[in-house]
Amino acid sequence: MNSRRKFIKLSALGATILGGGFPFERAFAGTLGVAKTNKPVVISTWNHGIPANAAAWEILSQKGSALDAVEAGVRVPEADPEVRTVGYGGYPDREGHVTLDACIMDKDSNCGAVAFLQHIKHPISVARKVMEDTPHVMLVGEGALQFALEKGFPKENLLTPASEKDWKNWLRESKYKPVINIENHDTIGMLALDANGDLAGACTTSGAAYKMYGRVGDSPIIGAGLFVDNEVGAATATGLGEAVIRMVGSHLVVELMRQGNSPEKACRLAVERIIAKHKDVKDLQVGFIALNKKGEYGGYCIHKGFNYAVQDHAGVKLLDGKSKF
Ligand code: SD4
Repeated sequence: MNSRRKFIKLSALGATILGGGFPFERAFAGTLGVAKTNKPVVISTWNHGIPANAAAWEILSQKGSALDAVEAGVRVPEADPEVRTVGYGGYPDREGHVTLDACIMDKDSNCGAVAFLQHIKHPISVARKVMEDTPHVMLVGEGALQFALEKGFPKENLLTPASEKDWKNWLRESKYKPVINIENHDTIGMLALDANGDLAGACTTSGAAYKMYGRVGDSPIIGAGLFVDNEVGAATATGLGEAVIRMVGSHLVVELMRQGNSPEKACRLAVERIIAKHKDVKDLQVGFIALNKKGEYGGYCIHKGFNYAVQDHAGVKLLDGKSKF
């Protein structure tokens, strides 16, 4: 059969079975072995991913870049005092300091990060400046603050009355045991695929509540809290940063996708690796989300209770991450 007749026959078959429209296109593309890409699409961790994704979507739906989208997206929870685990209003460390970690990575493997940064509401935008305006990847502490001030970011008090009150209550017992606690593990990690087919990601957090002064988690560490490879896909993590750093978790997820695993399976295999390396995971929570070049996505975590938000042409969704336990 010549290719034109084959095309017509396949078209008719697709239209009959599926009634035309997008499903037909997908089935037809599948028949010819040409995968249809779901783009643009943005996914991010936890409930606060919904308003964050909406801000990213405004950019993605106008054919803006994934990089601009993820920065704009995660700035939403960074500025929201109700989100107690990211940016302004985040829980302080045990001494009452709000210290922030963030990183960003683009389609060309450029990346920037800040860690142990205080007094700046939008660490993700400082991380982007580190990426774009310096020859370095990461600035920390006083140096990161100095750089942010030089770049014109305002110095602000990030400890809200609500977080201060909770911290003072915590001080009465001062017990810090990083156990599974959704309130303690609400970093936002966001991954986007833009209309051009390019990926980017961002991750930002106030870290574990009442942590030791100076403690830095996985979230600002490229490869641990976030990794993007524009040929393959992107991944980001939430949960107990120490466990994610040990496995270089997000890089692991991307490499597992490179080996042909779906985003969800790659997240599951990475979670299983973390479980295998820890004697007792009863009190350990880690969750990953991943997005590949085709716009397919998935998430997986150790214990149930982790969710992630998705926005694409099909609409807005909040999905429960599958879990090992
Ligand atoms: C950290 N991974 O600092 C972060 C914590 C987290 O939601 O995910 N919070 O270890």
